Amino acid sequence: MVSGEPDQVMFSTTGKGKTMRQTRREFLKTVAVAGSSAALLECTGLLRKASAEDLAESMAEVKGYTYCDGCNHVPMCGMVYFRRGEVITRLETRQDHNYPNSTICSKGYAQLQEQYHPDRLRYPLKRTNPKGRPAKWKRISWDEAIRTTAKHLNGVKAKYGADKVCFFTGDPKEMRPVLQRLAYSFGSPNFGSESSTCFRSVSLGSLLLSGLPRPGAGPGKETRNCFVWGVNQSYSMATAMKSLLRAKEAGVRYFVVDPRKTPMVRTLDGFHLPLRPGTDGALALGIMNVVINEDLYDKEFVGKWVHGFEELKVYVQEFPPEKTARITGVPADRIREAARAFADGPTTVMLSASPVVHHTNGNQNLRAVLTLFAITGNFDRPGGMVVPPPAVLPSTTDGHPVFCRRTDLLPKLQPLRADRDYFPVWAELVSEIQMNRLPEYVDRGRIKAMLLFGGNAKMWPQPHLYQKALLGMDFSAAVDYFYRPWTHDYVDLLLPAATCFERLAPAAVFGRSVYQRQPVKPLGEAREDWQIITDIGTALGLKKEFFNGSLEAVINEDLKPTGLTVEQLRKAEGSMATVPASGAPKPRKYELGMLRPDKLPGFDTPTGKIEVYSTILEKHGVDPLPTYKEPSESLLSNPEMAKKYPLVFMTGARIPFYTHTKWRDVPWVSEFQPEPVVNLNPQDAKARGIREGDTVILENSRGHITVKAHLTEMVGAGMVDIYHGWVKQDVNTMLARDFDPISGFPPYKSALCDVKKASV
Ligand SMILES: Nc1nc2c(c(=O)[nH]1)N[C@H]1C(S)=C(S)[C@@H](COP(=O)(O)OP(=O)(O)OC[C@H]3O[C@@H](n4cnc5c(=O)[nH]c(N)nc54)[C@H](O)[C@@H]3O)O[C@H]1N2
Ligand SMILES: Nc1nc2c(c(=O)[nH]1)N[C@H]1C(S)=C(S)[C@@H](COP(=O)(O)OP(=O)(O)OC[C@H]3O[C@@H](n4cnc5c(=O)[nH]c(N)nc54)[C@H](O)[C@@H]3O)O[C@H]1N2
Ligand SMILES: [Mo]
Repeated sequence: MVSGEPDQVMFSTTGKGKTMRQTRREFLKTVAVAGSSAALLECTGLLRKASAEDLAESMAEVKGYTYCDGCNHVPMCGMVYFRRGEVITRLETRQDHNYPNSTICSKGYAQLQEQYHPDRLRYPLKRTNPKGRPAKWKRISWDEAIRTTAKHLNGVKAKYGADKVCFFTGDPKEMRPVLQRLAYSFGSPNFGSESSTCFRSVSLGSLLLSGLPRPGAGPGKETRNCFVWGVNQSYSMATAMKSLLRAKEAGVRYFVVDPRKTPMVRTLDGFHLPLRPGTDGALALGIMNVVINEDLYDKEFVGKWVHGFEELKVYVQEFPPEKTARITGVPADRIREAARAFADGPTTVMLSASPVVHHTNGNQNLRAVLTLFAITGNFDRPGGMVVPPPAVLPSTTDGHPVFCRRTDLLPKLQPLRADRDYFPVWAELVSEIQMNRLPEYVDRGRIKAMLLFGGNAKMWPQPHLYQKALLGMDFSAAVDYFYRPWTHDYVDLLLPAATCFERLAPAAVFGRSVYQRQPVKPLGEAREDWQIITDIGTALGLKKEFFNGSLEAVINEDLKPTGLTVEQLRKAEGSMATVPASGAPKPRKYELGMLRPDKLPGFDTPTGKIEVYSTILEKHGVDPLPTYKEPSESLLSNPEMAKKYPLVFMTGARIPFYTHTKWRDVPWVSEFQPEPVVNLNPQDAKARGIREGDTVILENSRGHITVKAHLTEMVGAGMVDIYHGWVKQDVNTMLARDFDPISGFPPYKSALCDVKKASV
């Protein structure tokens, strides 16, 4: 299933980009390496059926279970696989998983082409030439790889201190708990991840406001209105769409806050609030202006549970609908209509994982959005933003399942954090460090060595600075499925990770149900991330923490709060077990003392209330109210620059076929969009003489790239929309390292640019 925009799919298939195609011979070679004479078969359609049947006849098909990591482990869609010997031949959706009655997406079905891709890393590699040049690799043993890594990390620890080692994961998430355990038990607080650009700013904003790390929820039984605020699940989490459509049939009204007319507007019949990127704060304040002035807020809730409402009430007067319309581009009557939804029953919000916070003003914008739902009494109200009941695995205060992270060791290590003076609000509330100033940390001697699990130097604006940072380290090792030159040309060792079909850890937990994978034998010597970390920990001398290298023992430690073990899950039907809840879910947990560690009623904030006026921000000298400032590069804040670059440069809105830098070399998905495409509103294209499929130059004050144009009404006038993660045409070379002072997030979605037809 491809949940893409139909015209985009049509365009892409006419593109002339170079796509890797695996020949039949290469494919057979891969299968042979995988250790099976038979199989491969239906999964790629690259073999003729007759030969597949001949080959497979001798081996029975066996069923097994895993969950997908095509989107780097969220949403963890359940999969049934069928294997012959150790080779997986086909996939189906697992129905008794997190999204029942759904189906895996295009990437999910293409997983086997990634799994058996001829370029998959199979052996540990050590470079034989200097870093910073195209790598020359030499195969080494695992024993040497682990010993070398441990020697260098312990060397840095002895010479400079344990905190000089940084433990990093890119978007892949499954290895985080155990890597965090390694960092803290080694003595370094400097564990960080891609969350420095992703969901963590949303959870930071929410922690500041309410002490709750995970705001928002999909519509429930009692929900009347649901705001879809800067999220496009039809592309970014297609498996969730069915339940949203069901809720629509049950009468839920959707409001879609998005600069683009996405399928969330079209399929959910959403009331569209098409704002200029980076103006969410102004829009939320404009809606609150109407809500407060028309008495649509929840007086009782505000009186009892909100700190700073009077200040807010004064401040929102600066945002009457007409003025808000001029800032945001959303017509004033739409702002009023959205506000009046709050008069009509429980309202919830599905909040962006990242676009709202991908701006220099992102965290304040986010807090303004959440404030709207707080003052209207929708926090933990049935049908509103329901706080989920305690999960099987308890959470840390910033919202991660505890697993085996050893966050108990962190308070002592806090003063050694590399980010402490750069991003003090983040450093106070978020356990992982803010990674975006890695080049500065290296320049200042705060980081000397690094382990990267699925790291990508092109994740950040000005990627060359992150490559230089890697180059400047005494030692670095990366673990990945593939050799990615733009990152791995800057590291010393490259180690092969086992995929989601080949690994056991970690268990997936949804509500009260725990799922364990049933792995097949990895390709070559690929090893699962948890095992690699366990091995490194043991070699570093942390034998007790890492159970002398026993992966199962580490997983059992992780599973402890569930009362389950690897062995029990292995024996359970479908490797799944459900842990009964101790009682029925309860609404308004703040009244019952269920949201604070001291069990007193209220919220887990310094005042015990929803802090519309944040005492933590005040302490750090930041605006305590969710005030609105223009993005630092915008049509209104840089009118001079806007004359030359009048289009808003919105990068990285998700498309169904790719995950960041992944999937470009997997034919089944890359055929949909073989080369980078900039989406333009037909009106903007016409003004520039650009037609469908033209080669165009996208430029701004920091650089330019050459891409193909696609004209679509999905994109509002005055902006461009282009996906990131292309190696050559990398939008991140055109973005600024101008970070949000609260969260440290970069402005991926509100720079300025222009587009012109390339002369041919
Ligand atoms: N311009 C722009 N830039 C952006 C964004 C944007 O919207 N616009 N979005 C930002 C966001 S929200 C995010 S999350 C980041 C993306 O974060 P990135 O870390 O850039 O994500 P990927 O490129 O998908 O993955 C990085 C690497 O992980 C490897 N990998 C995948 N799974 C595993 C695994 O299980 N184990 C190991 N060892 N390796 C694995 C992949 O092969 C890949 O090389 O990008 C950020 N950058
Ligand atoms: N297929 C696929 N799925 C993915 C990923 C992937 O790379 N590919 N990445 C995963 C990751 S790491 C993440 S973080 C999530 C992100 O997934 P989502 O949270 O859905 O984010 P996006 O798709 O980037 O953007 C959602 C919508 O926000 C709009 N938008 C852009 N700027 C603004 C703004 O300033 N304000 C508002 N209100 N809206 C804005 C865009 O037009 C877009 O339609 O997706 C995850 N799922
Ligand atoms: Mo993300």
